[in-house]
Amino acid sequence: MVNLPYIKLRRKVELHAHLNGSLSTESIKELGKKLYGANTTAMESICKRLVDVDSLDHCFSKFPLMHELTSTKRGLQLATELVIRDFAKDNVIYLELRTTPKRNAAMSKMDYMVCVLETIIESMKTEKILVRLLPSIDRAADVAEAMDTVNLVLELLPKYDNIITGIDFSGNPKVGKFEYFMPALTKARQHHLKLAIHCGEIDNPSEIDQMIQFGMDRCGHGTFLSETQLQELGSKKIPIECCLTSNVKCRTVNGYEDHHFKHIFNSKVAPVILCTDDCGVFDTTLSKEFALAQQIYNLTNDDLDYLLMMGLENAFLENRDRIYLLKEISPPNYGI
Ligand code: 6MZ
Repeated sequence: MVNLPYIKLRRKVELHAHLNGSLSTESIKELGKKLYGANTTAMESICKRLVDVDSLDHCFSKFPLMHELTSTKRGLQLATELVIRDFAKDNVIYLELRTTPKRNAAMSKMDYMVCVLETIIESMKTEKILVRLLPSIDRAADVAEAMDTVNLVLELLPKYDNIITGIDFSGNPKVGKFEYFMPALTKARQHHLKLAIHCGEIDNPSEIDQMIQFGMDRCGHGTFLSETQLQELGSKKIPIECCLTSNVKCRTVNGYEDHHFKHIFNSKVAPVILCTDDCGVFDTTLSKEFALAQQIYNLTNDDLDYLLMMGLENAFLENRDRIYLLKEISPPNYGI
């Protein structure tokens, strides 16, 4: 039975959310109106086209639309505010956002990052939510961009080390080779940044082996991990960030019933976390993902609480903040 009210009311942790992909259709309409005075009908038809994803390639063709909306400081600031507001409305109390620093006519990569960081700081004053940022390295972009991003992050760390907690490695998994990005990721790790790596979103066993050997702090998707690879991650307590609707809509799994979450959760072979990925593009929320999991895999409310705790345990957070959140998130009978 879908139990949306229970999970909607629970305070939640979101660890895998790409900023531009997390703009809900409602927020896109609001953005269109504020930025261009665009009427609702025009935005409606754009939004309809946004959420009709039926393959991974199709999904990647959607991002330029949001990138257009966030190509100015004003657009980026508004979009960041709206995304944080939407997560807060869904009772997400801890959010790790990821975004790829971009340069364009209006902004340098530094401008882009500072705009997102300052908006996060401002939003935390008005919304009841703690937000951290993982700048992303896009595997579909030039390798030099990756090192550039890491250097930029190192430049920003003295001022924003309370907000930037790690690096995300993402982008179209059919493009680029992981090995090319290892020097940039190594440099990030040498500076104590945590690494969240998209790994095994498509079937590429040798690259998955390479990634596991390289090491990571969290594994994004993990759809095509073999049992041995799963066990290896599990033995190191590396959690898999599972994004149910994302994988179903991108057709990297056959359906919810066949989603690898079910096996990982039931076997406890590795820690597992439920996340949204791109709740705008996939037309979902974290509450919906939990409710779907409950319905499809017959989870109890205690199972949902356990998954929330898994999220908190694996958040890239200072222990002081984790303890604060533990008190906020714990169900009433948890004894805290
Ligand atoms: C891999 C993804 C992704 O960075 O512009 N991104 N990378 N797999 C996915 N699964 C569907 N979903 C999103 O947010 C959008 C960017 O995040 C990455 C892609 O690089 C996409 O362009 P930002 O905020």
